[in-house]
This record gives sequence, structure tokens and C-alpha cells, in this order.
Amino acid sequence: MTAPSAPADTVLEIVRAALEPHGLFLRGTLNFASSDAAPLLADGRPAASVVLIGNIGGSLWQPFVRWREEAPDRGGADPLDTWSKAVIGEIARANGATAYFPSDPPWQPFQQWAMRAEGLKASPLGILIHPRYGLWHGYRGALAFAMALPADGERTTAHPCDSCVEKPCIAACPAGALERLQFDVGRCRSHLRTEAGRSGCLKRGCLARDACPVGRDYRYPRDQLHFHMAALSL
Ligand code: B12
Ligand code: SF4
Ligand code: SF4
Repeated sequence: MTAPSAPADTVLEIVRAALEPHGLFLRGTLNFASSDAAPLLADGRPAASVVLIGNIGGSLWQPFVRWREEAPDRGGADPLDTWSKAVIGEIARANGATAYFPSDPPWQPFQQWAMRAEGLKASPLGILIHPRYGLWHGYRGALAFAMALPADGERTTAHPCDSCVEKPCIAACPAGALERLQFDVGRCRSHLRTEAGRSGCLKRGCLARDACPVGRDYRYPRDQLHFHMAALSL
């Protein structure tokens, strides 16, 4: 059963505190206009707002690894999604929210929400770039609420790709998957199936992502890089 929401000004603090032990962060809030296709709440009404939840750098990796070690069988085919649903689903239930997850069809427009909530823009890889975390961040879920929420989270107007003249990410991709300034998933996947792809990107992480000079301190740990790349090559 879903609990009633706390007042708007306290619910964000409650959510933030509940996320912290799991290495997850409240990334931003977005209030929907009447013209928006808002996601639906569990009772069928359109949501008034969403809270975006994500990782910054490798923040979630150790909490996730510990959770897996406690009960190796419970992860299923996609353990990071299972973990995200366990953690964020519980926070949703406790706070009267409806949880959405990026990998659940029909796909919700997480990146559009993030662009509006955080002011981010897409990089040539398709991933949104953050002026501090670079390409090393992602979204693990969103909480949809019936009430409007105060602006929260960081909002930026700085867009590193706009002033990056050389764009080393494009040249670093051995498959030429970014040459048309739009990620070519076919080229990328074909390369990952080759010997060079297996010993390169698959083992060390996406070389294009790694070539970006922004946010290098937030680069994912090796195991996490390998985990994400293995999922991409399936
Ligand atoms: C389908 C999908 C993919 C497909 C892309 C197929 C395609 N050509 O579009 C595949 C499986 C290839 C993919 C790969 C990756 N993805 Co992906 N993907 C998604 C997913 C589930 C749906 C995207 C979508 O269509 N949304 C529906 C539309 C309506 O929403 P939208 O916000 O308007 O969509 C935007 C995107 O579609 C974007 N876009 C268009 N083409 C591409 C291509 C890529 C690769 C990406 C990342 C985005 C992107 O432009 C739209 C404009 O707003 C999202 C989660 C989500 N729900 O959004 C993650 C998501 C976009 N992916 C993400 C990531 C991180 C990756 C990978 C880096 C994973 C990895 N290996 O580490 C790779 C990138 C490739 C690489 N070189 O490493 C992150 C991006 C986070 C961020 N900082 O922006 C998301 C948000 C998931 C998450 N949990 O955070 N992805
Ligand atoms: S290398 Fe430059 S263009 Fe490529 S993602 Fe990084 S900042 Fe953007
Ligand atoms: S994983 Fe490798 S082939 Fe795919 S986009 Fe990144 S650098 Fe290119």
C-alpha cells in the first residue's frame, strides 16, 4: 500500500536522505505543464511532477555490489535494474509516489526530463553531458507525484560540447559510430563483436566516452564499465 505524501517542501529532503545510503542522488525536479504528456500515477491520474534519481560517477557501484553479494540469486537477467527497482520502489511506496524506470517499456523520456530539470544537453554519443560529471552519470528511476514540487537539484547553463572544438570523442571511436554526430548503434554493436572490440571497448569501456576530457574524476570503476558494456553488446 502506498503511503500519503509528506508536504512538498519536506518530501524532497526525505527522498534525498533515503537515497544516500544507496549511492543515488536526487538529480532534479520537473513540474509538468498541462500541454505535457505527463506519466500516469498508479491511480491513473497524470502526474504533476517527477523527481529524477541517478548515479554520479561510480556512486552506486559499491552499494549495488554489496546487495548482490548478500543474495547472488536475486538479481535476475538485469541485476542493476532489479536493484534499482528494489531501492527506488521502496522509496516510492513510502512517499506516496509512483516509480518509473528508464529501461521499462514504454520508455519514458528520461533524457528530455533531465534536459528540462537539470539544463543538460546531449553529447555526440547520445549521452547527456554534465559540466562537472561529464559523461559519467546516469538515471536509475523517477518518482512521479500528484503535487507540484519546488525546484531542487543542480541546474546548469554550461554545455561543454558547445565549446569543445576538437571533439576527441568522435575520433576515438574505432567503429566511426559517431561520425554523423548521431550515435550509430549498428556500427557500435558490430565492432563490439570483433576481436578488437572485445579486447578494446568491451574490456576497457567505450573509447569515445573515455576520450572526453570533461569529468574524468567521475569515470566509472573498471568493473562497472565492463558491466555496462557487456549489457550493450548482447
Ligand atoms: C534505447 C536506449 C539505448 C539504445 C539506443 C538505441 C537508439 N539508437 O536510440 C542502446 C541500447 C544502443 C543504448 C546504449 C547506451 N545507452 Co541508452 N538508453 C536507451 C533508453 C532505454 C531509451 C532511449 C529512448 O529512446 N527513449 C525514449 C525517448 C522518447 O526519450 P527521450 O528522452 O526523448 O530520448 C532521447 C534519447 O533517445 C536520445 N537518443 C537518441 N539516440 C540515442 C542513442 C544513445 C546511445 C543514447 C544514449 C541516447 C539517444 O535522444 C532523445 C532526445 O531527447 C534510455 C532510457 C530512457 N528511458 O530514456 C537509455 C539511456 C539514454 N542510455 C543511457 C546510456 C548511459 C547508454 C550507454 C552509454 C550504456 C553503456 N554502455 O554504458 C550506451 C551508449 C552507447 C555507448 N557508446 O556506450 C543513459 C544515458 C544517461 C545520460 N547521461 O544521458 C539512459 C538515459 C539510461 C540511464 N539509465 O540513464 N541505449
Ligand atoms: S569530447 Fe568534447 S564533444 Fe565529445 S562529449 Fe566530450 S566535451 Fe562533448
Ligand atoms: S563502445 Fe566502442 S564502438 Fe561503440 S561507440 Fe563507444 S568507442 Fe565506438
